[in-house]
Amino acid sequence: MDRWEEINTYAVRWIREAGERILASQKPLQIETKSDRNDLVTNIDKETEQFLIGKIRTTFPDHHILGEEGFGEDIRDTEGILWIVDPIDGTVNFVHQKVNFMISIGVYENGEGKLGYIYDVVRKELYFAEKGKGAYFNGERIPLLAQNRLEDTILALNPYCMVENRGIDPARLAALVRDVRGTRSYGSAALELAYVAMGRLDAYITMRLSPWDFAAGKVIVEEVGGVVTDVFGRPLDMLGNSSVFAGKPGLHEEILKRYLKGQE
Ligand code: 2AM
Ligand code: CA
Ligand code: CA
Ligand code: CA
Repeated sequence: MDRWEEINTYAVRWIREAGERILASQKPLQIETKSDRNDLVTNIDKETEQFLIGKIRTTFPDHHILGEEGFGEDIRDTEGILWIVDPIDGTVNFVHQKVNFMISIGVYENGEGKLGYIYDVVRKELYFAEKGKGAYFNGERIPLLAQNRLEDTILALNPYCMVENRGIDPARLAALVRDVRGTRSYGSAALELAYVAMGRLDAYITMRLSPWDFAAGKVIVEEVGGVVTDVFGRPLDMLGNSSVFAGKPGLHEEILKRYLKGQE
């Protein structure tokens, strides 16, 4: 068993166990707000992160861990093996809808994505990729993404992009929305990236994410030939906030050129 296989065996076990714990949690949720009144965190987000980080620390004491809820380390560089953990992606869905929330974990080595896990807790579905070895949905190989015409595109985007954003002219986004076949918004960046990998969505645009939102999704989308950058086509920063634009090859380039570029 190579090193990544060993890490993978543990990671899958822990993620499924964390999912079971979330589903079994009976206590009334304790809901707090973070940066603003719509930025929620619950006791279950925190308990899940503590559970996962506890497992990683005990088993791999020399690995580094970045977690959304702050139980990891204060990470300043991407050296060594770094686990990037979002215990619940889509907390607003978790609180309001009880569906469409994911556990998202990326494992990076010296800044390069090696393993990506997105676990749909309610559906018990695992999206997984290992760099260079393909992407899998519940153990079945996900096919490479095909080309897609702009007018046939299903685009995921947070409507909030159209109201307030950093740098993209809402009129340009409105033109894009008009030109595609349809738009969707699921409220979980990890789910949206997993759906891009599956070809259920052709592209996804969002204005402000953190590394734990996209660390896993980037590995999975890239492994099926998709492209993941910021909205101006620049590489994502694994230590800072960033906009995210993921899409099928070809389509990604076309949307960048026609609607997004030149505004940075
Ligand atoms: P979260 O649920 O883990 O916070 C939709 O809101 C998507 O954007 C979710 O994936 C959510 O992740 C992410 N997100 C990132 N920053 C956010 C913020 N400040 N407020 C709400 N959602 C945020
Ligand atoms: Ca959050
Ligand atoms: Ca998140
Ligand atoms: Ca989260």
